[in-house]
Amino acid sequence: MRKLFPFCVSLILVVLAAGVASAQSFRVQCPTRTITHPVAANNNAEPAYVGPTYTGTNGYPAAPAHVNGAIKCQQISGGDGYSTMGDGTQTYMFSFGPLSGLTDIANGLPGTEFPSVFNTPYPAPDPITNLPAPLQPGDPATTDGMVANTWPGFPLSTTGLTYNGAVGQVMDIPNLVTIYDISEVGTTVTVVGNAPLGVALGDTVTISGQDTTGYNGTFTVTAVNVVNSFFPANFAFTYTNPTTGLAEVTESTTATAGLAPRIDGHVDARQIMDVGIMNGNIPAPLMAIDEDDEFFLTLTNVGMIMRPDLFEQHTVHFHGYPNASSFYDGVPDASVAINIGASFTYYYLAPDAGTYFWHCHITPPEHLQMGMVGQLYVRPRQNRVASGGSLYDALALQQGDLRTACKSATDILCSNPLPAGASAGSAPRAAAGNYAYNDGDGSTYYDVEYPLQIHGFDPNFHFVGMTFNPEGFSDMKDKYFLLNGRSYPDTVTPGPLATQSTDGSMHFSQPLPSIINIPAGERALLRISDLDVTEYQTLASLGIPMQVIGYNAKLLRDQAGNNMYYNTNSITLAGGESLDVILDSCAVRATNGSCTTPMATGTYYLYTPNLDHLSNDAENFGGLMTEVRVN
Ligand SMILES: [Cu+2]
Repeated sequence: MRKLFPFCVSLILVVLAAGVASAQSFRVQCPTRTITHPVAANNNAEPAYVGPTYTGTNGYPAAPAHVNGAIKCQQISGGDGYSTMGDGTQTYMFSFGPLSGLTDIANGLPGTEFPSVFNTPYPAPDPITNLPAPLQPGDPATTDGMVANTWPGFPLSTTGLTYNGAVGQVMDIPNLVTIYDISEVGTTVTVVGNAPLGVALGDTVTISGQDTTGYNGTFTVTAVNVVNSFFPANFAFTYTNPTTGLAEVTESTTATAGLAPRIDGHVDARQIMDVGIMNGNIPAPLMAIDEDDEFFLTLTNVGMIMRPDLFEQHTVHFHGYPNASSFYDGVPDASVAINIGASFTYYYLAPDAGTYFWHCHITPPEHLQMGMVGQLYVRPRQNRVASGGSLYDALALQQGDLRTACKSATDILCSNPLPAGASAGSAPRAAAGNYAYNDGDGSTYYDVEYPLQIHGFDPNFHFVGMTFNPEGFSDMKDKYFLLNGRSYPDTVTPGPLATQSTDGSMHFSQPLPSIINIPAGERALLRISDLDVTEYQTLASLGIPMQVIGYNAKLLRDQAGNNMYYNTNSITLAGGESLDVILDSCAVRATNGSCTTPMATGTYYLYTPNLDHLSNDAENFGGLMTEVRVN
């Protein structure tokens, strides 16, 4: 016994270790319906706002009074990658990359998708094998490059790959249970399995092995968790069978209930690694949601293949964001952090429109400097007002919603009370274009919008970060000054920038140009955020006034409803700040808002007047600058 005992202990340890290891896995979650979005078919578009989601005061009733917003999903990798600086230097990064919305990201758009797009395997699975065709390492750049064969010209083609679903999404294996008892009352059949089948409402279930009794067939589940006299409720479900009078069968030796292969968040780890490894982006994948949405964001930690000595966790922190729960805040000390080989789905509501940003919160000075910074914005309800409808009335309607009421007398934090001096029925919603905030007066209108993230890279820090050397935090000094991860003149290179990585394949490393194109006479909204780690950054506009309308995701409006917007020719931000600027390319506007005299067409500039930042490391030109093209 004495000799056997240690053996047993080590055996137990081995079993435990295996259990822990297998507990880590890649999964995505993108439910097609939730408590507040109960009808799956309605969750792939944004409905107009007509009233509060819940009118009661005691928690969540069974059904919302009004369904607002939709469901959005996105998947990102946390890992490493390379980018190309303005002087051609390839720079190693700790970074996030896209694992959904690949095509949209490559085209400079948010990778945030409705469930109908996200929950799509690549491509449609083979009808016989149910196996999807594989994505290639480096995708979407690999497939785009192969199809278009345009390397290395610019702009790079992004036409080869058109997939926007979640990478790795595959049909889960069919599930099957033997049936303990099957019975019918009227046309309702109750199935009690010998184990839970794992069905959900609306799933298609196939009953087999009941030939002599008439139960066989394929049906749609009408209820789950059915209380029964045999087993726990989750072992049982019901469906409707038009054939009545079927006799109860108990303890059949042949009967089974099965689910067909289906999309349920199961992912193929190989696809995740093929696409996620070395596929980091700067800035990190763009996210955009609409007010009232539920947002499911899966972070998949693919590890940093260039730093096998590290076991870095990553998180997602929505900076300055009104979180659904602190559990999803991404600050590792107070929340959770994601290990290598694991994925985690963050859940956010979208209560307040505005320009935010996000970053990893593991050793922030290090992971931010190394590139784990991204952009995020929330579009206001006001965009969903029908053309010609009163924006004032729309904002007045929101005052009857406990979640969005802004009563200055009792709530000093609300920043968008009804506009002062305006009256009911005023401010018709424009036929095209959008709004940055729920302003109620149309003053945050824009025709085109551009997210601009200010950042900086210290090449020395990135070099020692790649080469297993200790990093000198207090010596950190940026020498590349970046707008959307690029410095001038790369800022005005159209399409994605690509970098060849150490795996030999090209990757779209910096997908977002920062060319500000404005049709003459129209307005551009610049959603500017700064996540520079080392210093303040100033951005000046040459020739077009900057009208600042929002700061840190709040409309600039006082408690009495007066707009506190101001015109300036430069803004200065610290890391961790954001603001909204409107560039109006109209020289003279009529009182009805139409442009009578557009500005001269041509190229204007956004640039930093900190002249030492107009450089790319040793090059005495470049840096924090881009072009505004009025055309
Ligand atoms: Cu990180």
